[in-house]
Amino acid sequence: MSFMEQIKKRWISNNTLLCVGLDPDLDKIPSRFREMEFPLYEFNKYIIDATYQYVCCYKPQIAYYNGVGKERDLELTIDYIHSTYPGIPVILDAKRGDIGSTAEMYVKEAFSRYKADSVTVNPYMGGDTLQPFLDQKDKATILLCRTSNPGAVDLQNLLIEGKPLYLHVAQKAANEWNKNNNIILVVGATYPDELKEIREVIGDMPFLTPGIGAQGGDVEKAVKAGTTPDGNGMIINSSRGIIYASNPGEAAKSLRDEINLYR
Ligand code: NUP
Repeated sequence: MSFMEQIKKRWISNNTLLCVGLDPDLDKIPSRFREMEFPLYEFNKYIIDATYQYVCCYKPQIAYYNGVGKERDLELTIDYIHSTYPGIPVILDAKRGDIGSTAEMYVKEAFSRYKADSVTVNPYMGGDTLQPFLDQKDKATILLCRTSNPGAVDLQNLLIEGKPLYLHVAQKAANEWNKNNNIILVVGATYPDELKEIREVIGDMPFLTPGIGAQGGDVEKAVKAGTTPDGNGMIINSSRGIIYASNPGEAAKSLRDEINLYR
């Protein structure tokens, strides 16, 4: 089943738009995991076992693994999700993007090495650099459109031919690049006005929406602005807000329920 089919199924079967971000920091995880051979993997397993009923997908951010030489923990984590909870797809948050021949290697990294179902990609270098990702029909390519961070305005809001750059990205994604119907856009929860504006331009293309929890995004505003008329269309991520909660299962359940209040 393709990523798009899996995520749509999961939104309905488990009644959830929540994505838990697996961004474990060795300095912050409980000390009992630190002595283990694969500490980040063992911590992730604990998070996944506590939250799987409440999520539509998981999103490990690759820097938390590569940055500390823990790539094996990432491989094990993705294998664990697929083998233990089949039907929950995985987004590898890697924000890749480069000339075509290098992009082919990034495709291998995400889909052959790590066996993710979807990967985040930076569209700054243009359509030809996205093609190797978009050609993977069963995988989703998640393009940065309007990111959640304060500095997003520096470039993404610049007006070009009267329109902010992020709207150009959204329109190109919807009208030129989406021949395989496998594009998702990153639009941060911290900017509900932009969520609404982009939703109006792109129809029912899904959003990956980070910025809830630690970054302070408002759940009600984000859900009301970003969902499609059927109450779906969003993958709403929280990483630190869930994984470092004293009870991650309760935190995930409670965020899922809060999101569902406004769908
Ligand atoms: O615009 C973006 N903002 C953002 O925070 C795009 C992202 N992919 N992210 C990622 O979402 C970020 O790299 C991190 O993995 C996660 C947010 O984490 P938290 O603020 O919920 O802890």
